[in-house]
Amino acid sequence: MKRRHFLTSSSAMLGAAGALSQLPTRRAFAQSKAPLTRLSMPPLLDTRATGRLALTTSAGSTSFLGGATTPTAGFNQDYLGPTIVVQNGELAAEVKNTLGDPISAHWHGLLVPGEHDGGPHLPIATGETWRPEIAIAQDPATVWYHSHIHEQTAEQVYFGLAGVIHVRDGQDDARGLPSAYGIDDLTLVLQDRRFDAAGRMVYSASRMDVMHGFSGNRMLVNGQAGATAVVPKGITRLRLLNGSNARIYTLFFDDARPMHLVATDGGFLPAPVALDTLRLAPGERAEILVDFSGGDAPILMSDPGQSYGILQFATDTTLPTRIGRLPEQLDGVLEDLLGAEVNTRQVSLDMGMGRMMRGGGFAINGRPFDMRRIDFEVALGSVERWHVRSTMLAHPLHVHGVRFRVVSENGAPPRPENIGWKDTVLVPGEADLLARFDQPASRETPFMFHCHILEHEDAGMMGQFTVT
Ligand SMILES: [Cu+2]
Repeated sequence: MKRRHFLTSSSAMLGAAGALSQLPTRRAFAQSKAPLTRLSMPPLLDTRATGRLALTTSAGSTSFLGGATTPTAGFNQDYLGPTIVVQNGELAAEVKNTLGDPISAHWHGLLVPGEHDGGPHLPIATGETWRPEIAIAQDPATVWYHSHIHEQTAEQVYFGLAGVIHVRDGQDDARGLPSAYGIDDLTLVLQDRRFDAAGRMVYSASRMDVMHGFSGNRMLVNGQAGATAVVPKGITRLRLLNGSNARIYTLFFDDARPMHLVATDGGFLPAPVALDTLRLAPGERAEILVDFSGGDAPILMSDPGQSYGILQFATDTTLPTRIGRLPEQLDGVLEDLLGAEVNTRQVSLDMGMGRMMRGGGFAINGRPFDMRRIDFEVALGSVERWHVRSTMLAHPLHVHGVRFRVVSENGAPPRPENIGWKDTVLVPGEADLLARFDQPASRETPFMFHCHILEHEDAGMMGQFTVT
């Protein structure tokens, strides 16, 4: 199979970026007479009893809009993968690839050595099985996994090679947090996808699509279009993943009910933070608490001003209301790394208009990604400051192997979404990050740092570093 035709033999050209007007509006939601289709969660794959994880890629076929089917891929299923529950300790993982192209399994947000990270240097060939013995030792968090093969990540993730991981410690009852999977603790994978007139999901990135990142004309949540999330009349926890290739969401509820941010990419905050809007860039996660005890059927929307619907909610009084009030405190500890840094690096996320027209121009510090070149050599255990600068667009930077603190954004304190532990951050302008590099990575399996607009990453906005 040729690289540009992963799973699809032909895809319709739809031209430039997907039209926002085709995304559902609030009115379309409210006026819909269609019977309620209940949003389902990805199947739960709990590894805590066995310490074992088995994933197998699967070439599937999915009818997203009820009609035409699309060839898709998933882990253990036709599209996306199960929600994996892990705890600290040893995890014997096994990832088998049955697809016609090499894939990888990158654990985005797990703090593990480079040799277990599943990046582009760890491809799993057709018919092969990768067996990393992973030692997990980190705070509870919502992280995720996806394929990460250079120049194929965008298409492989688009067609389904991604899923969510819960790192749990069994203490959510003590924290006063909802934890009943699919009842008051929802995992929501937000993805815009592009559909042709026949209802097939298509991917064919034009030069403009690569420049802006590939965007869709329909919203999928957990791979479902137009479904309703049914929740108890109480406090519900939403674990949000922006699993889109390029779209940045600014989420809000249509009835202006607050979203209480309790966790960012790398773990809990010290206390909930009430937000009216929540910005979520590709690769970022946020856990929020929402009180559904009052009002009726709110809609999660995006982009105030040019708003469109993301997910309809409905309450069900027969569901158990386990948590009736917000916790006042959480146990997230935000280590202050200021002053501990031994080194400052410049990270310029480059797009050059002139070179772009010739199909190039995506780079970091002027150099497009090269598998054979190590860009940074970081000392194991050291704290570094990375001064990140975006050109042309706001780029979401993801750094493998660490969680970091955002110390400033354009010279000001970080916005509320970025006050906690992060591994991916949208940089409109400039940002300073501080990280302690505690996981080793060799020249053979270095860590990546890259833009999480997947078309930018595949086009060369990626670098690699060792930690020794
Ligand atoms: Cu980018």
